[in-house]
Amino acid sequence: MPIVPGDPGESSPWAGRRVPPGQRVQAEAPIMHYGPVPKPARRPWTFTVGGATRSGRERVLGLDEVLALPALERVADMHCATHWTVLDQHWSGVSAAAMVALAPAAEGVTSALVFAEFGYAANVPLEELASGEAILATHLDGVPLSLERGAPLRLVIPQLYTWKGPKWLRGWNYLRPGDPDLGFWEDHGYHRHGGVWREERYDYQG
Ligand SMILES: Nc1nc2c(c(=O)[nH]1)N[C@H]1C(S)=C(S)[C@@H](COP(=O)(O)O)O[C@H]1N2
Ligand SMILES: [Mo]
Repeated sequence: MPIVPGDPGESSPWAGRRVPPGQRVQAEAPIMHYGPVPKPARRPWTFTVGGATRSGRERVLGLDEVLALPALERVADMHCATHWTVLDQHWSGVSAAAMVALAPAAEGVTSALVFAEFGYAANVPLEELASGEAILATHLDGVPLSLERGAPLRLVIPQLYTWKGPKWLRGWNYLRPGDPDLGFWEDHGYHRHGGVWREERYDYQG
């Protein structure tokens, strides 16, 4: 079962704690990403669900079609693997689980490579994408995302470290066993799953 955001789980040594192990709370999230901020409308914006889809075909959506999915809002804490945490951010947008339902994965798929502008990508377990907690976010704290924060769309999965939440999201590919499955940070030694309560920061932790 995916871990409920903010809840380490009853059997966890961190049960009842608000801040995951190894994190320090700060008031604001610094703008943090690798590479440049994309220019708006550089090219027609599309959202693509590809790879091992159930239909065997790629599904390409425009922003209006993405925003027509069921709305979702969550107050969540943001945890960067470099040890900072920001509490109580209010994200809103649409449900990533609804996107999974609209463009489902083939039988046996367990993860997706979620991708953004400029080739940034993150490996995300399908279970987390489909958990009902993952948001395709358009707004932070009631305000449309700025370009620096990932406009027009950003993935938010509160129970995973923030590198699993690409800004400038453009889609995902469902992975078959044996497909190249490392995103940007996983390829640089970070963890496959990235759960904050089990402190899954680095690959060498297994
Ligand atoms: N496209 C893209 N998304 C990204 C990143 C990136 O380098 N590129 N960095 C991630 C990391 S490591 C963090 S901590 C957060 C930072 O989000 P913020 O700039 O809103 O604080 O964005 C995440 N999403
Ligand atoms: Mo991060």
